[in-house]
Amino acid sequence: MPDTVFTDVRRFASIDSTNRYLLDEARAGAPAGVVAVADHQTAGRGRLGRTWEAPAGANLLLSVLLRPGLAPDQRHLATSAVALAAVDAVDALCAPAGPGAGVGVKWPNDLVARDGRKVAGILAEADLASTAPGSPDPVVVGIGLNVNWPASDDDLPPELRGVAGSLRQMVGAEVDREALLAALLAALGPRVGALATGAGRARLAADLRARCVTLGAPVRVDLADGSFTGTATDVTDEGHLVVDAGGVTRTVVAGDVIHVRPAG
Ligand code: BT5
Repeated sequence: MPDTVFTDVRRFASIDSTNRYLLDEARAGAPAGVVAVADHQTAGRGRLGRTWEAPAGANLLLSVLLRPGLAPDQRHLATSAVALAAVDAVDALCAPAGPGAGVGVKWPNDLVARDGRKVAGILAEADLASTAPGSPDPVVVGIGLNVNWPASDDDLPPELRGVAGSLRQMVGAEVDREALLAALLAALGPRVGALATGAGRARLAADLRARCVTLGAPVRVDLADGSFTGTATDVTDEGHLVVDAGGVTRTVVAGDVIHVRPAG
């Protein structure tokens, strides 16, 4: 797969949701690699009906259309590929601000600052029913990355105070959104290309482990049919989280998770 396929970038001043837009485009047969970028979303969505907040013009709000041809139990790696591309972009732009400026991956779908605040959320949505015969399943992966908002906790609604953070807070200065977008699009090519081979997927999983702040931490895992606590010990090559729950090893699939929270 060529390294740079993300050149069809469609920009919106305002849209309901870039994920919704690309899912509709996928149904209409759009090819892999289309990118939708919005200055503002009126109905930005998170997982399980949750909403994504961002004022106009401050943050990165984008989705990419992939057709990765992954087996069902590997699909979470598409989310991981986009997460790692965002990590690469943040490394490239924010590293000069010092080692504290890096972000970690909180399994399954968040990027967090050193202080644990969420600086990005990722939402993968697939529409398997719409797949045309012979064409790989579309997966739309959207990311909301807090670039310049919030500037401080005062900017946040009460429920996000102490929870949400931004790159601007991490580096102590405004971050160039366009430069970050360019770095993210450049990183997406190799990261998504890696999904196509076993060796590439193993490399993605290894990079994910290296940046995953959930590993080694006590966690409480909320599933639709109950909760359990334990210590996160590994991420499998398919991107699933392995948790040692009191001597019993449980493998958690991203799609089944309502929340993974710090335990205790
Ligand atoms: C996510 O869901 O974190 C996935 C968010 C994906 C947003 C992108 S923006 C571009 C694309 N188009 C869309 O319509 N969506 C994608 P989840 O893990 O369910 O987390 C949602 C929760 O994060 C909310 O319930 C809030 O508690 C919190 N939250 C909302 N906005 C936030 C923000 N800007 N920063 C940090 N946390 C936020």
